[in-house]
Amino acid sequence: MKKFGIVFLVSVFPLVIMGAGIVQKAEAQLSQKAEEQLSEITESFRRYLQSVLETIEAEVKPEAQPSEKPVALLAGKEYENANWEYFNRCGGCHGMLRKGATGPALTPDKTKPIGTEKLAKIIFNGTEGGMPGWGAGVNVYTKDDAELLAKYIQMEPVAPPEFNMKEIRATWKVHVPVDKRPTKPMHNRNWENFFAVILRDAGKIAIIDGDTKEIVSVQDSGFAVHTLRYSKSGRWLYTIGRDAKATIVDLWMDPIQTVAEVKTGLDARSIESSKYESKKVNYVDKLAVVGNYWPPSYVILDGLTLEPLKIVSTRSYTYDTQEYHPEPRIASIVASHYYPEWVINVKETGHILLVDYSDIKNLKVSAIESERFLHDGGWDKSKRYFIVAANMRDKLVAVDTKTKKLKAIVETGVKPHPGRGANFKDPEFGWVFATPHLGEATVALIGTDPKHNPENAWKVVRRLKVGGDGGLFIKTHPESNHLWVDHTLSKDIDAQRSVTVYDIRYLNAAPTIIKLTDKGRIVHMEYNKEGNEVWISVWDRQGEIIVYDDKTLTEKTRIKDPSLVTPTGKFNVYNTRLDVY
Ligand code: DHE
Repeated sequence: MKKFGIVFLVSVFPLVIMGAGIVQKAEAQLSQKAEEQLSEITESFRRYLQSVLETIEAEVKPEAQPSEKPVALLAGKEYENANWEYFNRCGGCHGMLRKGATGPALTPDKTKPIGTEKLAKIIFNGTEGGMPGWGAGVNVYTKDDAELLAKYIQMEPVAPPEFNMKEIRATWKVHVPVDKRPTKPMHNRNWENFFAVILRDAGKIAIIDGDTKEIVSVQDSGFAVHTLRYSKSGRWLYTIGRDAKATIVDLWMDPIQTVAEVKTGLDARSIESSKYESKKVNYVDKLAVVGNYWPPSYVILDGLTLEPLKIVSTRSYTYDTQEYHPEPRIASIVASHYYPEWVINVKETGHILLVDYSDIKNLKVSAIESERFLHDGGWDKSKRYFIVAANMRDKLVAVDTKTKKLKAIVETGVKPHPGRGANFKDPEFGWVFATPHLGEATVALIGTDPKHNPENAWKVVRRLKVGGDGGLFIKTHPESNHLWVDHTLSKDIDAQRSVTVYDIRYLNAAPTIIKLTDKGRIVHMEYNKEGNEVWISVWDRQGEIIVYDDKTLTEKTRIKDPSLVTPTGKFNVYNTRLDVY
């Protein structure tokens, strides 16, 4: 079962650092700790693989299945390897059932007519549509590996197992009971300026003191943690692994500790807490929710212990063609500022769900029709409109969380990928929300102030040229005059290692392009609490955090440490808990 651990250490998007070859890769990098952490996931996947292998064996037995049955292209160990690779590298974009999302559908009716040779070339060389060349581009697959996957995707997809409440509860652990946790911060650090940093391939989170730049703590988490959130109080850090393991970390403890964990499924990307409070009710820190990719569902948890309380399936019909979809995955989730609700974006059906968490026994859900393949997004300046990318449709969708209605759908460019986006006042067009694009070297600014600036609202008011395509994240801060954009997935190696910075007072002027590193890729920017420093990750096996002075655009320091393995997202406590971006 080592194999499963191995592939989990490999990125979905290109990580040049890994060697070629499916079987040999990263073997040496799997620590004892990582092996232990994987044992739970491994068990459920062992069962899954068993069922898959039984299916395949039935298919390849010629005497049991006479001529009309197709002979399987792969079996046994080869199938197992290809299956893991698909799950870890391809499933995020193409779906576990291969029905397509960020990438096209890969069901046998589509792939068989293309054939093994051509498919292997596509996998090896990449596509114009944005898929990296897994061999020629990022050097993680040999030609044989590409051929293995080419065969795999011509076979009938087999659904992974379900993960019901019994399985979820079996993974639930409270390490520090609520009554044993402190009632005030036990250290003197300025914890509101902490940064939690995802150490993707290590399956850990680093907590770094934003004032002193010291690594205060490194906590075990799920594998390849995808995103982080804080409770509204800021004290609790919620993490969600790609393996659907959620953890909660108490930033007040000394030493800082992970106080509870649970695994809500087999594959997940999002987590959020309940944040609503009014004169009458207070839900702050009461509940949390995880958005699963598989099984397609969201799971409501106790906010302090992560006790699993309720699973809600998202299997449903697409909003437009009204076709049944067996795998509508949960993309981004945020907590509404207007009601006790979560905004839950369902990728494949195109529904934005406003889930009322005030009474989870009698759950009320408003399902808003929007656009398909919803992905990442953030609030507008007023925190009334949530703006989410339907990236395969080249659009941003705005939902009004006050009226609970769709507000607008705006075409912005090829595959918008805002992360949580960036809000600032354009000198000509007023308040705007900005997104970079995966598929073109532009940033689009859309007007977001229908009250004071109705003629510009929900339109692209400006398009900025960026130093590279493959943009993933963008960031500014209310105290800053700068707008930072990465080009992480550009095909150009210099662009991968640079950022583009605009002065938002002079958007007609050329931006500054800064080359930051000679290794890995640059990904994800985050401001400190004061808004005068920008923290940037060097995504590399031996990663670094570069701290820039935002005013002078000069480097202040580099945080280097052997523990900084593949740092990706960074989340400042103050800015994240209050949705400052
Ligand atoms: Fe992400 C956010 C899904 C690939 C780093 N990513 C998100 C969100 C979703 C998502 C749904 C929004 C969460 C939220 O706000 O609630 N990401 C996916 C994928 O499906 C995809 C395309 C492939 C996959 O299988 O994961 C994918 N993402 C990547 C990467 O390759 C990145 C660069 C590194 C990694 O972890 O694999 C990556 N995604 C991130 C980060 C965020 C994120 C750092 C949070 C950004 C923020 O500022 O909020």
